Order: sequence, then C-alpha cells, then structure tokens
Amino acid sequence: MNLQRTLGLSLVAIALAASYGCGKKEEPKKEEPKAAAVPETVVKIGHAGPLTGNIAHLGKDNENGVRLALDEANAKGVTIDGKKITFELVAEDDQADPKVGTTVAQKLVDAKVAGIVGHLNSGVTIPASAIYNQAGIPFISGSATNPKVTEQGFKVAFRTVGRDDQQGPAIASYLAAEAKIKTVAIVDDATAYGKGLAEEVEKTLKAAGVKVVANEHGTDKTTDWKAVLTKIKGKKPDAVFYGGMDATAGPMVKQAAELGIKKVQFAFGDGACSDEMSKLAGPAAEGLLCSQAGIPQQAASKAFLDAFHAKYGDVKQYAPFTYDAAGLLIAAMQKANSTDPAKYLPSLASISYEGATGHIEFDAKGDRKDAEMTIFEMKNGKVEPIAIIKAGKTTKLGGDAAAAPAAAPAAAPAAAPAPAAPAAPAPEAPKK
Ligand code: ABU
Repeated sequence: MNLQRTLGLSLVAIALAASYGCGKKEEPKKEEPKAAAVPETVVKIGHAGPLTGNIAHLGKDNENGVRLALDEANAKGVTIDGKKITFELVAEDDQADPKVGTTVAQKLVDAKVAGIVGHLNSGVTIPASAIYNQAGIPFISGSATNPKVTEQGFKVAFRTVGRDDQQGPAIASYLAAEAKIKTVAIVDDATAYGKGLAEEVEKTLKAAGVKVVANEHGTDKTTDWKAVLTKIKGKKPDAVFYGGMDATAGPMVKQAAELGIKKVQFAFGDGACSDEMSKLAGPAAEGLLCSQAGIPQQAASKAFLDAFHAKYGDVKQYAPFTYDAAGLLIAAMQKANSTDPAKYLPSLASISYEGATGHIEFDAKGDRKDAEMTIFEMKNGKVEPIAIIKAGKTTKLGGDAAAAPAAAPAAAPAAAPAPAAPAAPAPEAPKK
C-alpha cells in the first residue's frame, strides 16, 4: 500500500516535470535591474502655540496651517541630499505663557527639530527665541508682532507678519484721519504684544493731535472690565483702543454696551481682529475697527484656502502665515540641499518665496520686507477688510471688494479695490 502510494506520487511528479520541461531548455533567469533605493529620512518640524486656554482657537489655527504645509510636502515628495524626506510635526502647547514657552522651546530643541514655526504670542516668542538662538535652530513666527522678536540680533529669528511699529501707526492713523476721533482711552493687557501695541498707537494718535483721556490696564485673563469701563465712561472718549487678544477684548465690548457706553469707536490690533469678537460680544461688536499686520485671509491664495477649508474649516486668523512659515523652512532646506539648521539658515535669510500670503523676502533682522497692514471693520459678525496699507500707500477697499474671492497667490486682495485713496497718513516702514 505504502509502496503503491509512493510509486503513484513519483509517477505523477515525473509526468508533471515532463509536461512542463518537455522540449524546453530552462534559461537561467535574469535579475531585473532594481531601481536604486532612495534612503528615507524623517525631519522634525516644531510648532508651538497655545493649544489650551482662552486663545486655543488661534493656537490650533496656527498649528493647522503648519500641518497642512507638511502634509502637502509629504504628499508631493521632497528629496534633499539624495534622501526622501518625510516631515513630521512636533506640536507643543505653550499655553500662551512665557514660562511654559521656554520649557516647550527646550523640549523642541531636545527633540532635535530642524526648524520651528512659532510661537503665537510675542510675550512667549521673545523668551523662547533665546533658546532657539543658543541651539542655532531657525524659528519663524506667523503671528508675533512685537518688534523685539527680531530686534535681539538673533540670526535664527524670522516672522511672516509685520511688526507693531508698523501696525500701531496704521490703525492709529486710520482712527485719526478716517474715524476722525479727537479723544481716546487706551487700554492694554500688560503683555509684550498688548502693551507694546498700545504704546505705538498712543504715540501716533498724540502726534495726530488726538487727546489721550485715560490709560487703563488689565491682563491677558481679564474678562470683567466693568471697573475699567466705568472709569472710561466718565471721560467720554470718542474711541477706546485696546491692545490685547480677542478672548479678553470680546467681553470688554459686550460689557461696554451693557454699561450704556454708546457711540464710542472701539478699536483693536490683530490679536482682537477676528470673527471670534462677534461670538464673544454679540451685536455690540458691529462697527468695531481693527488692524492685522498682513494681508486679509480673503486675499490668501485660492489653493491654500481651498485646501485649508477642506481639512480644517474656516481660517481663524494666522493660518496662512504659519502655512507660509512652514513652507519657507522646507524651501530653504531644498535650496541649501540640507536639513541641517546651520546649513540651511543662510538660504532662509536670503530666500525669495511665493507663498499663500504673497511674495516673501526677509530683511537683515528677519522681518518680512514690505509687509502689508490691513484695516478691518466688523460687519454682520465678520471682520471685513476696508483698507490696505503697503509701502506707504493706503488703498481703500470698496463694498463688495472686501468679500471678493481670493487670488492665487496674492499680495493684495484679488478684488479690484475702490479707487486708491491715500486716506490715512500712511506709516513708513521702520528704519532698518
Ligand atoms: N500679534 C498679536 C498676537 C500675537 C502676539 O504678537 O502676541
């Protein structure tokens, strides 16, 4: 039985071998030439901003801008120095707190990130910048506007937005020349950004002959402004300018209405120039004026806006600028053919880049050359651009222009602006 079975199987094997091999001489198989394997490398990019706390909505927006840029680069495929690069985001929560910011900065350095986008707040970016400088790692903020960020002589410091010594004069000039205010109360949140911007605004308003009738202070956590507003009410100012973020500015506007402070022009810088203001203040936010130290988001490239909307919904504020910051880091690495911070830093400093927010070059300090300043008004719950100031020229935007579709890429709103009117005395860019 066993023998039969063995014999049977052998015959089957012979028959199969004969049917396959019959008449054919087996050629030795040639190895297909394999494509040379491209080594893969992970390059870490850090982002730091507030992901918890009262301005987490802005921090998340900033982070999403970076995430989109890295995702797009990875999808497209980036090869540097013969290696296929995968960019990995290392995201940290600095809680908008200077102390936490330095801890987080050291964490990013220890994680060996090749570059950093951040921080969101000037008061956090300034102390963190010393750590990045010591480590020789470039950082680009897409939102920190205090001049000191780039005034410390740190070669690693860059930003994709303008500075408060441009933004302050822009909004103040608009208030004096267009809103025609004669008296003002100035309030700040005692942060590097809020206090610094309020001082710039005060300087320009005084130079324009506007009388400052009150100087008041809160903090970046103040939500009860009633005592401050009651003092201000007694001074009957034409306007209140507040240097601070939307989380604290919104309650201020709401409480002013509740206290019967009417016919007062509220005005803010970029930190409180978001649609969040109408969510926090309700109808009282209508008509407020504010500035941003860059192009309005409506003028960002269509490609960016479409991609961002598809993944994350509405842009809150600075995402186009952090998207460009991440894009700049990658472009500088490609230009230098290196992801080594020391090697690509000179390429970043001398870069000429077409971003979602327009053309970007840096001056010797790391500030964006020819940054636009935009003035906005709250209309129907949304901050709409009403004027753009670039290279000393003010262009007023007409009715529909503010909500016009974006261009790709654009350095000014795509919609034809209303006839250019040098309305406000345009601020000069700071002397470098
Ligand atoms: N630029 C306003 C918000 C960020 C900052 O500078 O603190």
